[in-house]
Amino acid sequence: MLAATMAVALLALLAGGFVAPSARADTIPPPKLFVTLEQGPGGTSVFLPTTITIGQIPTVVNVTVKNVDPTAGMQHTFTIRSTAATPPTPYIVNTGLLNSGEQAQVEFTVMAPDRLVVGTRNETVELDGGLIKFFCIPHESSGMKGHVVLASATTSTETPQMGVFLRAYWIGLLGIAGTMLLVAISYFVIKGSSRHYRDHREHIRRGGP
Ligand SMILES: [Cu+2]
Repeated sequence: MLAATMAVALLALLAGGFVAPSARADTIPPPKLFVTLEQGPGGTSVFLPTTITIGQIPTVVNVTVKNVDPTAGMQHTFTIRSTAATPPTPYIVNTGLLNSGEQAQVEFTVMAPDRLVVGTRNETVELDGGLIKFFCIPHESSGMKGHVVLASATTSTETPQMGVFLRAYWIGLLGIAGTMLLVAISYFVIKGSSRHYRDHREHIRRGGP
């Protein structure tokens, strides 16, 4: 009975120890990625590059957009469309119109493969081929667009670190439970094979309880 109580206490202690670090890990701020995109290089209505590759979710993405279009008066934007039911504005990310030679900076956090956080806004966004789509408002119809790509092709909306920590937690608990089960089995096997308990009369004769 004492052994069982101690085992339970030990298990509770270890479980507590496993929970605490994972709770702290959740508060680690996401990494920040700085990227620079050109608009209209060589007078063509395209982004260069056309993909923003992030290593994990969540990631804070800071984009510097430069309109390098040599065509006088050619305006471009860097825009991401919200698909929320009633968004405050249709675009959750938007530089507004940039004239040739101008640049702007926008920042957003990729929270899920289809969700961004910008300030107090947390909304689903337009996808293109399953990827977050950014585009230029005046040239969307002529195909001036690009994508935010997750380097590791994860389809789960659960954050990767969370999965790893939960798995490690359960593997740890199962390991402890397995070890204690083996100890209990060993205890009964040794007890059962002990001569003292096989021959009780001899045990009493020797003055045992
Ligand atoms: Cu454009």
